[in-house]
Amino acid sequence: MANNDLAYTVFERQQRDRGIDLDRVKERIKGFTVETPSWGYADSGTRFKVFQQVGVPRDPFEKIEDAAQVHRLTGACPNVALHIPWDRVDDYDRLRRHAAELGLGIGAINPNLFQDADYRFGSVCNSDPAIRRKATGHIIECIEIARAVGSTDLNLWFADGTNYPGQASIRARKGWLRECLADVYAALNPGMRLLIEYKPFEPAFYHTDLADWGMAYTLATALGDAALVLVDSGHHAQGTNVEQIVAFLLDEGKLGGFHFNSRKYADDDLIAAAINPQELFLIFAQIHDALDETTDSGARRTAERIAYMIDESHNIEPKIPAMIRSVLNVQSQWAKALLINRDELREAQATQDVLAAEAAVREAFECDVRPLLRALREEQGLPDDPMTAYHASDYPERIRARGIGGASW
Ligand code: PSV
Ligand code: MN
Repeated sequence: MANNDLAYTVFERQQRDRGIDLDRVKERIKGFTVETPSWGYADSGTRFKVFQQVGVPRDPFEKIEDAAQVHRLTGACPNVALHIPWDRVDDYDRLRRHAAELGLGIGAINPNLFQDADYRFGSVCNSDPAIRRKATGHIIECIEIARAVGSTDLNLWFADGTNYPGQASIRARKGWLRECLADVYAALNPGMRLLIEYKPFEPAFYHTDLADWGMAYTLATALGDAALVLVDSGHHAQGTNVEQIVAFLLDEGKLGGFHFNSRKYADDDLIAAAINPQELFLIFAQIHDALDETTDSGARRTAERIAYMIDESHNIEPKIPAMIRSVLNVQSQWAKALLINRDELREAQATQDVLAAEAAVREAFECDVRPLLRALREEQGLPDDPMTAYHASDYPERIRARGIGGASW
């Protein structure tokens, strides 16, 4: 710890010299939480094979226990997202109480509209009205589950699309999607939100019914204030400027949440910020910019209500350490983005000093925030290194007793 004391003293001096208000930075880091996904603790795989690991949870209750370990060590993940039917149980109130006893809440509910054989040609965009009704019914069932577990957010991702030109009417499918969403929207409780995800391709390769943020935005806008767009960092074509999408949606009051993960090529679902950490930093820079607005703007109010979530599948990594790594990486970029000197940036933008503006952003990215995060963890009574603390605990050994053959997605 003495080493960190020294490193933190140096960090503090550097940041004060750069004109950064560290009290504000610390407060915003402490207030930042990110939800972990129940499916990130379960067995998962590539499209070629599901790999089984020893110690994987056998049911939703054990998934919540693993999520509680991540929260106990990082202090940043008080909610766990569920995926239905992967997390279907007989008694949702019991699941909610189990989570509460472990200090967790249930986060977003994610209906699964892609694994049932009926959905081969689509779910809510299927030309068969009976299948569309079934899909809509499943989403409405998820609203009931949300009610039972005390969740307020419903995340919708549709795998719907086609593989060949002419396979289906794109406009007819768009109409069915709108109809379904209108029924779902009408079933929401007051205070509930519908977060609509988009993805350019996979599993369909010719067209995807909800392929980009503009389509998600159009539908969310038609539905009303409780419908918002969910940005999954893996769901963009190579080279897309994701932070611009974030800024645009913030400004329109339509950014609802994030699914964090890293991509190299497509929806790779790798540990967040393991690849291209700068992208996440730049996304957070846009959010801090909105949060810093001094007037009560729509962008600020939108930024204050963003649901931050991890959406990853760890196939070759041990599950809990991979989730801890993801949370720490997300936290680091959140902290770095807070170190942008906004006055300098504004001044550089106003005078069209391109290099000064670029420097104001880059210098924050180049700061080492590890001493700050360690010091904050100490202040909060958390282990200064959650990963080492996990490996030193008896939890990895205890879960080995679950054996192989846990729940899988
Ligand atoms: C789809 O790729 C996705 O991002 C959606 O959020 C799903 O619900 C999740 O992954 C899990 O498959
Ligand atoms: Mn996602």
